Amino acid sequence: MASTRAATSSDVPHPRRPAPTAREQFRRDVLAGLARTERALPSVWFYDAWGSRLFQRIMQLPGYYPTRVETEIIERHADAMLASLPGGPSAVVDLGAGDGAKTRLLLRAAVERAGDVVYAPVDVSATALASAAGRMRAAWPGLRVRPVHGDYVAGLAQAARASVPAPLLALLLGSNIGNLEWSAAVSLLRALRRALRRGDHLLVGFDLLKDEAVLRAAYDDPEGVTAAFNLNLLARINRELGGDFELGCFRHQATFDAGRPAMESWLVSLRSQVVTVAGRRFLLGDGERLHTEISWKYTEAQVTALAREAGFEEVARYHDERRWFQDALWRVGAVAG
Ligand code: AVJ
Repeated sequence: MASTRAATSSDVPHPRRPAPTAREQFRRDVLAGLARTERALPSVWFYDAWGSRLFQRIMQLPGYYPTRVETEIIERHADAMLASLPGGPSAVVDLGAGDGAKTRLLLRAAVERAGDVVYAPVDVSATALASAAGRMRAAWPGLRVRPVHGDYVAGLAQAARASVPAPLLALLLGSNIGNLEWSAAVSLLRALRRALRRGDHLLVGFDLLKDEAVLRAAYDDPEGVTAAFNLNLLARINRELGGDFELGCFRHQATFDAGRPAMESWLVSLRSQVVTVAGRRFLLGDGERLHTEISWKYTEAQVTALAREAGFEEVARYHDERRWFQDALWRVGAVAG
């Protein structure tokens, strides 16, 4: 999955100058996060090869409803979604391709409507990009596939320049946006809007606020897969940054914050311990928590507010029967600045 971090001008890679390596960015993020009073490790770094495998397993868990529910929404509404784009989309731009099941449903509908559609997966992971491209080529041998290696904003801008005529349809599915704090989500969405042209569309998946027990079950499974996913971040730090975290000295914790509202993930230190990362030492207290992820659970009013703050026009909203999840279809209207 591509980074959902809001891109600032400093971290949008210049097309020709090599960006700071991912490893260097990882090192900076981890050291800065561990040095904070409220220690935090950014969730974008969950997705190394093993972390991506674990997320695939999370999506199969009985309690992890978002993937299944959003798939159901797209199965039911793909045609209606695409009917909103005059002339059908010229291109479908996949921001963070995932396992591609939901994208495939939308592409099928797009190919049926417009015939000649470009599929542009955007990802910072070359491996994820290659498998997304391969999957869709296998499904539609004639499909024009134009993978874009880069972050969401730079990748979308490049795909938009290449896809003539408008409109294109960009996908930000899976409630990946929910990993961002509010202001970062607004920044990312604004940047995406600026990368698009008038008449282009963005389909955004939002996991909605619901019964707390359902939320907790989704982020703390009895099988321990989510715990392994969370702890894998420490294993990755050990391997890639020369860390010495002892995984057995931490446990996974998922909490519900009614304020945002959001689920939050933590790694709790099971004793007082010193850890070393990239040559720097940190003293963790007994019971001290490292914050690893927020997964925002939106209200309908918040979805409206996000569209407005990011400068998009709302076109339509699609829900599952229980209203657990929403896919919001937004359009770029007259320039909003
Ligand atoms: C892929 C970011 C949408 O926040 O629900 C799953 C990741 N974390 N279980 C989410 C995740 C813990 C997931 N997203």
